Amino acid sequence: MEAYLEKVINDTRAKNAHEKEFLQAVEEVLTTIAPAVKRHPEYKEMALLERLVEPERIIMFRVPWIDDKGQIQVNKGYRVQYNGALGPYKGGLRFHPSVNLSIIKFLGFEQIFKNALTGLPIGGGKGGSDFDPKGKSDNEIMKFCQSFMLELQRHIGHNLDVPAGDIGVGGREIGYMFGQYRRIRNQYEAGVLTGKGLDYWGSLARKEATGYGLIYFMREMLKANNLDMKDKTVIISGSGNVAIYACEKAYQYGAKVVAMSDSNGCIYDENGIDLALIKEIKEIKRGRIKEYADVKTNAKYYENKEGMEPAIWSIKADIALPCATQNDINLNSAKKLVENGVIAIGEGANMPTTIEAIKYFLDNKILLAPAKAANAGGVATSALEMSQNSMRLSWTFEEVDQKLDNIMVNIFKSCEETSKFYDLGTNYVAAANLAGFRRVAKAMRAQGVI
Ligand code: NDP
Ligand code: 2IT
Repeated sequence: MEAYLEKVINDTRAKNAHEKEFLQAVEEVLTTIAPAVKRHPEYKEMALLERLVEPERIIMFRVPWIDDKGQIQVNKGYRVQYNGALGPYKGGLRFHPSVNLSIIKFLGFEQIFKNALTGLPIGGGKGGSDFDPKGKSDNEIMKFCQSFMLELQRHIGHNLDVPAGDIGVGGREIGYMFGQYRRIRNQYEAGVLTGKGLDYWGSLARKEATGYGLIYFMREMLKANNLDMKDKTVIISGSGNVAIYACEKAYQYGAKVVAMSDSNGCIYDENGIDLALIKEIKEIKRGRIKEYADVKTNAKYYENKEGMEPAIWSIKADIALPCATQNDINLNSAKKLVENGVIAIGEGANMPTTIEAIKYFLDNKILLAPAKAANAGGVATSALEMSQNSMRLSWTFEEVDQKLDNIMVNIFKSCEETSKFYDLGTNYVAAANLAGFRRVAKAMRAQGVI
């Protein structure tokens, strides 16, 4: 590897020693962009990589709120405004008890390259809280969102930073946060958040976009390798926003989804998962995946065991779509998938595959659609929502979906072209990192040392 890259990796390790997810994300990118750095010795003189790994700004704040029993609760709030070279900071908010600065920084760092790959004018950012939405009443969710926005509103705006959803943040939470922002600012700034409800300037197809986009990318990747989705068996981890709409689109292409999961375990239905039932359990009742097997008695439920790999990765399938969370597929799970004959992996979640597992898949010639490219349809459609808000016009579902499809086709094309240029074969992981990096690096170079 280039000595310059090695130095930046080592310095980043020393300065952020306890941030393991962040270091993993940085290492994955920096170890793949060597060919671009070699071609541009000026990056070293400009300390471009040192600046790239350091966020432009980190905001951390206290979020006090009162629960239904009248007790005061206190959570941590974060927003990392990572890189604004390509546009206003853009990226989701995650509400999950595991959230810490390392997780928000890894997500914000990845968002820079993902947003660059979309070709749209958006910089990279991410935020969230260690608040746990599970088991909270609607009233508690609203109280929390209002308190979170009371502070966050000082730091965001439609030309500055535009948050959206991620784990634990969907339409309900965005609605409460938008209402609070409007109330405090006393103006209707529709483009300050994306993923809004359709009654207040949200975009059609944003809800579906990440999952649909993942399958559009998968379609392109398979096509380039003389394969398709028809009659393939698919397993999908998670059963949230990304997982549900990936499942919907996979069915539309003639695939059969046989397993889905949540953090407790997975269900296996050899007849094909009944997506309407999943939507009812997850989107309406906010229940657990286990309930599927209570209704469909032919389906099996496998509970995850403490300290063991998620049960879902032991199920035989042609295509695996990790759509839950980071480091969901480790080396053991990767080995099981390969042993069971998997041909392609599509990363709907962010960084769902460990570095060792990625290497194992690539060494075994498994096609891997990397998160920064494959799940970029969500943020791309958020950018389309911002465009519609600026124009004060709404496109139809078909118009947005067609634009999303074109964007995913173009992202795959740029991965393929980059792969040809640097002779990477089907290593789309390196190709996506290089393609995203080149766009950000060019903009950063043009804007000088800031
Ligand atoms: P949701 O909150 O809608 O769903 C998350 C799903 O993942 C749930 O089924 C949840 O199960 C499971 N999950 C979450 N955390 C864990 C964990 N620690 N261990 C095991 N399972 C877990 O989130 P999304 O569908 O929006 O997000 C899923 C992934 O996709 C995340 O990695 C996110 O960053 C990424 N992503 C999301 C985009 C979007 O537009 N929403 C865009 C691009 C990427 P349980 O209910 O048991 O917690
Ligand atoms: O990880 C992601 O790209 C998202 N959670 C979506 C971000 C967005 O701004 O739509």
